[in-house]
Amino acid sequence: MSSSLLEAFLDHAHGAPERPLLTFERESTSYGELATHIAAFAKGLRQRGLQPGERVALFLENSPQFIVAYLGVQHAGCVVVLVNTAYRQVELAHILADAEVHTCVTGASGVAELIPLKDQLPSLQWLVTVEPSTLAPPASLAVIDFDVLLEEGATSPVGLAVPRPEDLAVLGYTSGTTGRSKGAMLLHRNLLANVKAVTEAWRWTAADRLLLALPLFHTHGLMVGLHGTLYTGSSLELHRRFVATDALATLRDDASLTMFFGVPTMYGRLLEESRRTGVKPRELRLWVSGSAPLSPQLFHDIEKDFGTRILERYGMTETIMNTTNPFDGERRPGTVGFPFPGQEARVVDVRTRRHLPQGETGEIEVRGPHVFAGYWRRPDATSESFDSEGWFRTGDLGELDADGYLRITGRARELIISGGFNVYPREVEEVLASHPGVAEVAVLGLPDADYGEQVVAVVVHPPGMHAPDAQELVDWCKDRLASFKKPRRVVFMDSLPRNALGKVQKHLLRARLR
Ligand code: MCA
Ligand code: AMP
Repeated sequence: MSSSLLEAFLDHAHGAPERPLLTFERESTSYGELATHIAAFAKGLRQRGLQPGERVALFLENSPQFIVAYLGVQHAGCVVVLVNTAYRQVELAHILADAEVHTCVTGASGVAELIPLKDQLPSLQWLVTVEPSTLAPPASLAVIDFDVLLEEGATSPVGLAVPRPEDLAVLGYTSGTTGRSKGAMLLHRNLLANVKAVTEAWRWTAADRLLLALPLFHTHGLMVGLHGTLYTGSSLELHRRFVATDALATLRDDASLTMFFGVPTMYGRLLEESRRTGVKPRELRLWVSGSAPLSPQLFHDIEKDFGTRILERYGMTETIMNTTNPFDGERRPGTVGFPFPGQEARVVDVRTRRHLPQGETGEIEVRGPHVFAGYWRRPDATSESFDSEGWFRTGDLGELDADGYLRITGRARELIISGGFNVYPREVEEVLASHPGVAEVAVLGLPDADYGEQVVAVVVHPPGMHAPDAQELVDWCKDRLASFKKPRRVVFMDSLPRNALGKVQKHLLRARLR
């Protein structure tokens, strides 16, 4: 019995090294080859002096190197910090400083983004680069070539151990209700418990082959797509990013595929592309959607056009996967089904925390071996998120229908989900408020046909000042934050509606702008 996902993968690699694991841009990698690279990466890091427990950030697009670095860091006894490749100065400086990241594995554009931030990041010592970079780093920052590190590790006598179940595996940054995200601490035992539950529920076996075009730097692509593959000993067609035309062509041409996982925006685009071109995907045994609500309309359209009922499930960075529609029973549109095996979910009254019966709306709470160990260096936030019996407060609102299917009805916290990426209004408000031409600002989410929700900013100018136009404010955000957080719409008003306590009444703005 393995005690970590890494060990489960190594068992497959030792038992059947020739077994294909991954195809990426037509190049295939076997389990054995990947295991060799992972060991070399881990040894290379340790030989250069990286200590167990140090944090290593991955600021990388999908590629085989991402997987080598992800498992290599774990094999070195270190902690992976996941970073969205769209993040810019504000997010990068915060995450890398908060996690006290020692090393960052990245590409040429990542090096260019990180070098100017070095002064704010005293703990950052090494950049491991998967592409050559011509930029000169400051003396305090070593730039190490990924392949050179592998060569060093391949001949290194350093010994490696497998992680213990209680060791910290990953820090996933999320839930910045205060404008700053927190690191969710996932232990090796959390990763293993959840991947066991997911693969059991979805009847995932070594015979499966998944088309994965989700980014590996978030939970959906990484901890469902990649982890499930590694755990079951199955295989993966990995795309650098999701492009509807390419994904649809692969789904039509590759007869070995058995599964596809995506966010609702991807399903909407596959459908649109299929209707535009007449191209239809082959039959797969499983299509999964998550990360954002899948509308019943899209569920039925996909059923009509592709002849399949998508299985919708619900997850969070802090808990990986929580609930799922049944694999064998009825997949009910507009719901996220039942807890995965060995896990619990319930709905409680937001004020009294009393357990609510079916049909009543409240906050969703979850409990089980998949739930994270708390927020990194934030005992206050951790204790606020759990009750004395270990239930984790998700911040999502929901209800159980008459048959016990969980339906997510809203969010207790302010969060915009755009195309499966999370945007915290406060973070965008802080950046906009730092523009001299902005006196007051409120950011909210409005419905969007493609992304599900879109970011909208309502801005009040200071009296008598040069008023920036909408594009100037959008550019101001894009220079500082991930581009997907920029407002898609900027509305100017003379004042913001506020309640007696001075709090902006976003529901009134929402009603006015719809
Ligand atoms: C890209 N752009 C976006 C988004 N993505 N704008 C709003 N919302 C988005 N999601 C912007 C870019 O900033 C850029 O703007 C322009 O669109 C084109 O960029 P491109 O990369 O070509 O974008 P795209 O093709 O439109 O990307 C759509 C996408 C992508 C493929 C759906 O957003 C995506 O991969 N989403 C998946 C997110 C995901 O994996 N979430 C799981 C989180 P400009 O040109 O102006 O710069 S895990 C989670 O939520 C929990 C645990 C769970 O349950 O799974
Ligand atoms: P994060 O952990 O920050 O990536 O985002 C997790 C959040 O995504 C959850 O708290 C939900 O609000 C949302 N979410 C995930 N899956 C679903 C789903 N199937 N339907 C609705 N919302 C979802």
